[in-house]
Amino acid sequence: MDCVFCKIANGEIPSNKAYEDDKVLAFYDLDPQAPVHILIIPKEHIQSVEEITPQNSAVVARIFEVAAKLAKEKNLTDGFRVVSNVGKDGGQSVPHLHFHLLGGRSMKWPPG
Ligand code: D5M
Repeated sequence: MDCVFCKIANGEIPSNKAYEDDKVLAFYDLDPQAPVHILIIPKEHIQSVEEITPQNSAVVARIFEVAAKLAKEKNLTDGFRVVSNVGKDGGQSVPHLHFHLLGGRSMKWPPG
């Protein structure tokens, strides 16, 4: 499958890793939108939040455990944001499920 995040997950494309285990990889975004901007992905290919099912959702809980751990490690004590863009209207540019962990500055609401 020609998926850039699958290639990052299997090491074909290098990334600056923040965390890795058997199911999940976290790596620094190429185009950071905040002082801390890390992407957390399942190694298994899931296209987006739309494709989460009872059969594959355990990895999503693990992703959020990793988000909490990284937020602590990065000292994001004043808060942070975890967001997943879905599809065209959501602004998703890579069709492999990923959660952005953004922190180190004050976030605006609503997002653009
Ligand atoms: O977010 C997709 C994000 O993925 C976007 O912020 C750029 C980032 N990106 C794309 N390719 C790479 C590589 N190779 N390394 C690190 N980060 C990358 P979306 O929500 O789909 O727009």
